[in-house]
Amino acid sequence: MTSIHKILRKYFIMGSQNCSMPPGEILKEAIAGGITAFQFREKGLGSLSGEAKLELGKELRNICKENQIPFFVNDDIELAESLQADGIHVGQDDLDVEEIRLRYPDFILGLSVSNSAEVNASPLHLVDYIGAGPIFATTTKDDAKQAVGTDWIASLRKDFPELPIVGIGGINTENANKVIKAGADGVAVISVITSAKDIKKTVKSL
Ligand code: TZP
Ligand code: MG
Repeated sequence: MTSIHKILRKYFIMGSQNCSMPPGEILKEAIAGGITAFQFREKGLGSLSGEAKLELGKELRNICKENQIPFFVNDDIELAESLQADGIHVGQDDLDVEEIRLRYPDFILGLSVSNSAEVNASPLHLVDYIGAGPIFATTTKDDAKQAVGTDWIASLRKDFPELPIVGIGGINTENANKVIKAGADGVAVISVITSAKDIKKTVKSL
Protein backbone atom coordinates (compact mmCIF):
# COMPACT_ATOMS: atom_id res chain seq x y z
CA MET A 1 0.00 0.00 0.00
CA THR A 2 1.26 3.42 -0.98
CA SER A 3 2.01 5.72 1.94
CA ILE A 4 -0.51 8.40 2.82
CA HIS A 5 2.10 11.10 2.17
CA LYS A 6 2.38 9.97 -1.46
CA ILE A 7 -1.39 9.66 -1.86
CA LEU A 8 -1.82 13.32 -0.87
CA ARG A 9 0.66 14.68 -3.42
CA LYS A 10 -1.85 15.66 -6.15
CA TYR A 11 -5.29 15.15 -4.69
CA PHE A 12 -8.07 15.91 -7.15
CA ILE A 13 -11.58 16.70 -5.84
CA MET A 14 -14.66 16.91 -8.07
CA GLY A 15 -18.42 16.62 -8.29
CA SER A 16 -20.67 17.06 -11.31
CA GLN A 17 -21.41 20.65 -10.16
CA ASN A 18 -17.77 21.53 -10.93
CA CYS A 19 -17.86 20.16 -14.47
CA SER A 20 -18.67 21.57 -17.88
CA MET A 21 -17.86 18.29 -19.59
CA PRO A 22 -18.61 14.70 -18.49
CA PRO A 23 -17.01 14.08 -15.06
CA GLY A 24 -15.72 10.67 -16.14
CA GLU A 25 -13.80 12.24 -19.03
CA ILE A 26 -12.26 14.85 -16.74
CA LEU A 27 -11.25 12.19 -14.22
CA LYS A 28 -9.61 10.03 -16.90
CA GLU A 29 -7.61 12.99 -18.20
CA ALA A 30 -6.57 13.96 -14.68
CA ILE A 31 -5.41 10.39 -14.03
CA ALA A 32 -3.44 10.43 -17.28
CA GLY A 33 -1.77 13.62 -16.03
CA GLY A 34 -0.71 11.98 -12.77
CA ILE A 35 -3.13 12.68 -9.91
CA THR A 36 -2.40 10.55 -6.84
CA ALA A 37 -5.89 10.51 -5.26
CA PHE A 38 -9.48 11.40 -6.08
CA GLN A 39 -12.35 12.61 -3.89
CA PHE A 40 -15.97 12.48 -5.06
CA ARG A 41 -17.51 15.65 -3.61
CA GLU A 42 -21.06 15.95 -4.93
CA LYS A 43 -22.13 19.04 -3.07
CA GLY A 44 -23.55 22.54 -3.40
CA LEU A 45 -25.54 24.29 -6.07
CA GLY A 46 -26.45 22.03 -9.01
CA SER A 47 -25.17 18.82 -7.41
CA LEU A 48 -26.86 15.45 -7.87
CA SER A 49 -28.59 13.45 -5.16
CA GLY A 50 -30.13 10.00 -4.69
CA GLU A 51 -29.84 7.51 -7.53
CA ALA A 52 -28.07 9.94 -9.91
CA LYS A 53 -25.39 10.65 -7.31
CA LEU A 54 -24.93 6.93 -6.70
CA GLU A 55 -24.64 6.17 -10.42
CA LEU A 56 -22.01 8.86 -10.97
CA GLY A 57 -20.18 7.67 -7.86
CA LYS A 58 -20.07 4.13 -9.26
CA GLU A 59 -18.70 5.34 -12.57
CA LEU A 60 -15.96 7.43 -10.96
CA ARG A 61 -15.16 4.73 -8.44
CA ASN A 62 -14.65 2.23 -11.27
CA ILE A 63 -12.37 4.57 -13.18
CA CYS A 64 -10.23 4.96 -10.05
CA LYS A 65 -10.18 1.22 -9.41
CA GLU A 66 -9.09 0.44 -12.98
CA ASN A 67 -6.24 2.92 -12.60
CA GLN A 68 -5.33 2.10 -8.98
CA ILE A 69 -6.08 5.62 -7.77
CA PRO A 70 -7.27 5.85 -4.14
CA PHE A 71 -10.95 6.87 -4.10
CA PHE A 72 -12.40 9.05 -1.33
CA VAL A 73 -15.97 10.16 -0.69
CA ASN A 74 -16.77 13.53 0.88
CA ASP A 75 -19.05 13.34 3.95
CA ASP A 76 -21.48 10.67 2.78
CA ILE A 77 -20.53 7.61 4.80
CA GLU A 78 -23.28 5.38 3.38
CA LEU A 79 -22.11 6.20 -0.13
CA ALA A 80 -18.49 5.56 0.86
CA GLU A 81 -19.55 2.19 2.20
CA SER A 82 -21.63 1.16 -0.80
CA LEU A 83 -18.94 2.25 -3.27
CA GLN A 84 -16.27 0.46 -1.21
CA ALA A 85 -14.25 3.65 -1.10
CA ASP A 86 -10.68 3.67 0.14
CA GLY A 87 -11.41 6.62 2.35
CA ILE A 88 -13.77 9.29 3.61
CA HIS A 89 -13.18 13.01 4.06
CA VAL A 90 -15.22 15.00 6.57
CA GLY A 91 -15.47 18.62 7.64
CA GLN A 92 -15.84 20.12 11.07
CA ASP A 93 -19.64 20.02 10.98
CA ASP A 94 -19.98 16.56 9.48
CA LEU A 95 -19.88 13.10 10.98
CA ASP A 96 -18.07 12.53 14.21
CA VAL A 97 -14.49 11.39 13.60
CA GLU A 98 -14.51 9.09 16.64
CA GLU A 99 -17.63 7.33 15.44
CA ILE A 100 -16.28 6.87 11.91
CA ARG A 101 -13.05 5.46 13.28
CA LEU A 102 -14.98 3.01 15.42
CA ARG A 103 -17.40 1.88 12.72
CA TYR A 104 -14.99 1.91 9.77
CA PRO A 105 -11.50 1.20 11.05
CA ASP A 106 -10.18 0.49 7.54
CA PHE A 107 -11.14 3.73 5.83
CA ILE A 108 -8.43 6.30 5.25
CA LEU A 109 -9.90 9.21 7.22
CA GLY A 110 -9.36 12.87 6.36
CA LEU A 111 -10.53 15.93 8.28
CA SER A 112 -10.78 19.57 7.17
CA VAL A 113 -9.35 22.27 9.40
CA SER A 114 -9.46 26.00 8.71
CA ASN A 115 -7.80 27.58 11.74
CA SER A 116 -5.89 26.78 14.92
CA ALA A 117 -9.01 26.67 17.11
CA GLU A 118 -10.34 23.84 14.93
CA VAL A 119 -7.00 22.07 15.02
CA ASN A 120 -6.91 22.24 18.81
CA ALA A 121 -10.47 20.94 19.10
CA SER A 122 -9.94 18.02 16.69
CA PRO A 123 -8.96 14.44 17.60
CA LEU A 124 -5.95 14.48 15.28
CA HIS A 125 -4.66 11.17 16.63
CA LEU A 126 -7.66 9.48 15.01
CA VAL A 127 -7.29 10.88 11.49
CA ASP A 128 -4.93 9.79 8.72
CA TYR A 129 -4.49 13.28 7.30
CA ILE A 130 -5.81 16.83 7.53
CA GLY A 131 -6.96 19.06 4.69
CA ALA A 132 -5.82 22.56 5.68
CA GLY A 133 -7.29 25.66 4.12
CA PRO A 134 -8.45 27.57 2.27
CA ILE A 135 -4.83 28.53 1.73
CA PHE A 136 -5.70 31.12 -0.92
CA ALA A 137 -9.01 32.77 -1.81
CA THR A 138 -11.41 30.42 -3.62
CA THR A 139 -14.82 30.81 -5.22
CA THR A 140 -15.39 27.05 -5.56
CA LYS A 141 -16.77 26.52 -2.05
CA ASP A 142 -19.60 28.91 -1.12
CA ASP A 143 -19.07 28.67 2.63
CA ALA A 144 -15.25 28.67 2.55
CA LYS A 145 -13.67 30.29 5.60
CA GLN A 146 -11.00 32.99 5.64
CA ALA A 147 -7.90 32.23 3.54
CA VAL A 148 -5.02 31.33 5.84
CA GLY A 149 -1.94 31.55 3.61
CA THR A 150 1.08 29.27 3.42
CA ASP A 151 2.48 30.55 6.74
CA TRP A 152 -0.20 28.55 8.49
CA ILE A 153 0.99 25.39 6.74
CA ALA A 154 4.49 26.14 7.97
CA SER A 155 3.28 26.56 11.54
CA LEU A 156 1.20 23.36 11.37
CA ARG A 157 4.23 21.49 10.08
CA LYS A 158 6.30 22.84 12.96
CA ASP A 159 3.70 21.83 15.55
CA PHE A 160 2.93 18.44 13.98
CA PRO A 161 6.08 17.16 12.26
CA GLU A 162 4.62 13.75 11.37
CA LEU A 163 1.04 14.69 10.49
CA PRO A 164 0.09 14.16 6.83
CA ILE A 165 -1.15 17.55 5.56
CA VAL A 166 -2.75 18.46 2.26
CA GLY A 167 -3.28 22.14 1.45
CA ILE A 168 -6.54 23.18 -0.22
CA GLY A 169 -8.20 26.26 -1.62
CA GLY A 170 -7.24 28.49 -4.54
CA ILE A 171 -4.23 26.37 -5.44
CA ASN A 172 -3.01 26.54 -9.04
CA THR A 173 0.08 25.74 -11.11
CA GLU A 174 1.69 29.02 -10.05
CA ASN A 175 1.31 28.76 -6.29
CA ALA A 176 1.29 24.97 -5.63
CA ASN A 177 5.02 24.99 -5.06
CA LYS A 178 4.68 27.50 -2.20
CA VAL A 179 2.28 25.15 -0.41
CA ILE A 180 4.72 22.25 -0.70
CA LYS A 181 7.69 24.40 0.33
CA ALA A 182 5.78 25.50 3.43
CA GLY A 183 5.64 21.85 4.47
CA ALA A 184 2.48 20.29 3.03
CA ASP A 185 2.66 16.74 1.69
CA GLY A 186 0.47 17.68 -1.23
CA VAL A 187 -2.12 19.93 -2.81
CA ALA A 188 -5.87 19.31 -3.11
CA VAL A 189 -7.50 21.09 -6.03
CA ILE A 190 -10.81 21.41 -7.83
CA SER A 191 -11.14 24.25 -10.34
CA VAL A 192 -7.57 24.36 -11.63
CA ILE A 193 -8.27 20.92 -13.10
CA THR A 194 -12.00 21.06 -13.89
CA SER A 195 -11.59 24.35 -15.77
CA ALA A 196 -8.27 23.55 -17.45
CA LYS A 197 -8.03 23.72 -21.23
CA ASP A 198 -5.41 20.98 -21.16
CA ILE A 199 -6.08 18.86 -18.07
CA LYS A 200 -3.17 16.47 -18.52
CA LYS A 201 -0.66 19.27 -18.90
CA THR A 202 -2.12 21.18 -15.93
CA VAL A 203 -1.86 18.18 -13.61
CA LYS A 204 1.70 17.53 -14.76
CA SER A 205 2.77 21.10 -14.02
CA LEU A 206 1.14 21.20 -10.57
N1 TZP B 1 -12.44 23.25 1.02
C1 TZP B 1 -11.73 24.34 1.33
S1 TZP B 1 -11.46 25.30 -0.04
C2 TZP B 1 -12.30 24.23 -1.05
C3 TZP B 1 -12.76 23.16 -0.31
C4 TZP B 1 -13.54 22.03 -0.80
C5 TZP B 1 -12.48 24.48 -2.50
C6 TZP B 1 -11.24 24.24 -3.30
O1 TZP B 1 -11.49 24.47 -4.67
P1 TZP B 1 -10.46 25.23 -5.60
O2 TZP B 1 -11.20 25.41 -6.89
O3 TZP B 1 -9.28 24.31 -5.79
O4 TZP B 1 -10.12 26.53 -4.95
MG1 MG C 1 -18.07 18.52 4.72
